[in-house]
Amino acid sequence: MNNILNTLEKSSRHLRSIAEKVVDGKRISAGEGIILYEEGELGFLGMLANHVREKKNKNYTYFNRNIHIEPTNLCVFDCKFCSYSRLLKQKGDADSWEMTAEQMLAAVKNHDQTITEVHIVGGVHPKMDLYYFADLLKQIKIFRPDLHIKAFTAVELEYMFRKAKVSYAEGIKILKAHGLDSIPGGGAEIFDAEIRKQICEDKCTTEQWLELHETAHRQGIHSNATMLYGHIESFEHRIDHMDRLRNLQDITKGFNCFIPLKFRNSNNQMSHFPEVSVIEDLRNYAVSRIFMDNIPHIKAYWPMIGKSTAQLSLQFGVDDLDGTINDSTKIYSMAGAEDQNPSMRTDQLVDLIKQAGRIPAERDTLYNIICDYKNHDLVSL
Ligand code: V47
Ligand code: SF4
Repeated sequence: MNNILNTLEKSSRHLRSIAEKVVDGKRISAGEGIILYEEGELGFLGMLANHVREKKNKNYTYFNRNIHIEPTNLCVFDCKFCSYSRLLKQKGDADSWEMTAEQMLAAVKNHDQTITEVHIVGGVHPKMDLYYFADLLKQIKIFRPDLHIKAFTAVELEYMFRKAKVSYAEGIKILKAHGLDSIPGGGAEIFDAEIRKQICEDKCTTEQWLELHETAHRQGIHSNATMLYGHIESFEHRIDHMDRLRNLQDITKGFNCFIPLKFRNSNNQMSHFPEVSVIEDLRNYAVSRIFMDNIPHIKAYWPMIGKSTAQLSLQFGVDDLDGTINDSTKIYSMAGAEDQNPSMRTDQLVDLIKQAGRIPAERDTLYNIICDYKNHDLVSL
């Protein structure tokens, strides 16, 4: 607190009044969020974000044990930033894949059964429809009823439900009855219509994304939210994006965490746009933590930003590092992420968190603590 007040002495009048609000636990406005992006230097934002982070999540840094399954990279949509998808006509090319339901089930069965979550997200494939996936969920639950299934972005859901001619409420009810437990945050990108038109014009709209999450929340299905940043969007667009999420969260309280996703520029139609710096990544985590006062957790997705930045982010508002993750996730390795084979054993993740001075806490998908490693011997993991 004293650090914050000392730094305040040197800050502009605007920044000082924003900091006072944050320290008093008050919500900042969209205009104030933009001022933070425009004027807040790294140390100032870090101190404020850390204040909020520690108030909400103490000294814990959460992680879980999960696997990612990417059923296919064939996709009916053509997002300009996407490095990993291939058009349907590229079916059969060496760098495209379609997993069978048996292969996906085997991926779950053959993995070490200490995992508590399976995350299933992929391209939007017309043959993998609502009933195909409902059956897959059922098979996974027959094998392991307690395994949490976090699956399908709003983009996949919107397409599946439209094809099956069911309402969002009906579609979610069907998937929930077959085993869906929660929804990942992908597909949000940037909500502003003009930006969306330029980077992903053919997939679900902002209104559809928000309606799908709201419908899920109303059925007791929690979800995450993402924001793809660091391309052609402005600070105003980022704040507008977070403001819409914050407003929905006021109503439903269904978002577990917010995950800023850094745009990576390898092998996609937006490769001519440079990537933002690590400093901007940290500033962005910090502003997210300060602005999203009603979302409990901020996640740094380490396979995307790399282990060192993930470690640094723990001083800039982040309290969750996702999971141990197997090496099958390709969304980021194909987009140029540092880590081409993202996987970390639990002891490595625990070490990484401890080195940053935080207490590692293994969680389930809904952030119940399964084990905190404050007093645990790593050898026994
Ligand atoms: O919506 C695609 C992003 C998302 C690129 O909910 C890219 O726990 C950067 O949402 N550069 C899908 N990002 C993945 C996703 C996710 C990941 C981890 C955890 C969770 C969760 C959700 O990946 C897409 C898009 O925003 N993406 N291409 C790229 N070149
Ligand atoms: Fe398809 Fe998703 Fe890639 Fe867009 S981001 S092209 S919806 S896989």
